[in-house]
Amino acid sequence: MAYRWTNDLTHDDVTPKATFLNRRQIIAGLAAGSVAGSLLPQGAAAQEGLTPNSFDDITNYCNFYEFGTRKEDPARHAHMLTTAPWSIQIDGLVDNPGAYSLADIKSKMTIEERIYRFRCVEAWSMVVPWNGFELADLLTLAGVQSGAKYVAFETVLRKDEMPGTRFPVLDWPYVEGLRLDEAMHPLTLMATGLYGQDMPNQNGAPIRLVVPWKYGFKSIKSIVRITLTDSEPPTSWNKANGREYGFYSNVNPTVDHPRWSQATERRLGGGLFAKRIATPMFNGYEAEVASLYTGMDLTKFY
Ligand SMILES: Nc1nc2c(c(=O)[nH]1)N[C@H]1C(S)=C(S)[C@@H](COP(=O)(O)O)O[C@H]1N2
Ligand SMILES: [Mo]
Repeated sequence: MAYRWTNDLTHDDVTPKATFLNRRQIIAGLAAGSVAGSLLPQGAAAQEGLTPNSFDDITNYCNFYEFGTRKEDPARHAHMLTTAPWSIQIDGLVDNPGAYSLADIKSKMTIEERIYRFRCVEAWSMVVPWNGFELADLLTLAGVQSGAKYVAFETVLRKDEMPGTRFPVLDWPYVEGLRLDEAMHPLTLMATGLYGQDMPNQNGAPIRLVVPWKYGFKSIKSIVRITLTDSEPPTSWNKANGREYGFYSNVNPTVDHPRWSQATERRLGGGLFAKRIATPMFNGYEAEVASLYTGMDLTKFY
């Protein structure tokens, strides 16, 4: 990578949190060299000023089908999952394949806070203060080989601890994938917690992916395996319904889901009558990530 997210601010530097985020995003935009001639990022997220959703909202309205398909199921059942000890198998096109213990990984990584917009395909959104480290740092530790083009991810599968997996709602285990350049992007996070605490089980303990410019379902939870490959890996929602869910799944207000528009969203916690707000291109991270997709027909690669 020619650049990385410059992280020279701490939480104590700036109040309120929203201002803190704006400054960070400006720095990120500059570091990415994508803010030509301007000191301000183009991203709507940066202009908006982001107030995180409450801990209660973030932990009680979840999608984690291994614990049931209703939004409140994960909060009710995910305590059954044993999250320690935990290790991630890293294999495929890497120099150093093997089982990496999470404790060991965390001791080698810089854990920092990132306040990100989160946009679900069902048109609700929230703002989450994650803590975690850049996926790029973990991949670098594993040693990505030159033939690698994609990264595949797999969620733990334990039928005795995950009651939802007794039903064929999805083809278990849950799997996801990114192109290597998406995986190496400095915004792409391996999150190990939120609101400064360890990850609540229902949000994907002990470690999950966060890709803020893609729809929520790309952010795979409770990861046990990462595989570097030379071909596009299968993804759970694409396997379940390829017409509705593509490999890329970038937040894009101009490309409708076959059954509904993706142009607007409702921020979680705003109540039943919360007004719909416009969904920005790439979820507000256009300045940082648009260059990854130059020349691609995003109606075809949805
Ligand atoms: N293993 C696994 N990961 C998953 C899911 C899932 O069902 N299983 N749901 C996805 C979907 S659809 C969304 S919107 C987000 C929700 O993350 P949250 O519950 O932390 O808000 O997790 C994603 N990751
Ligand atoms: Mo989702």
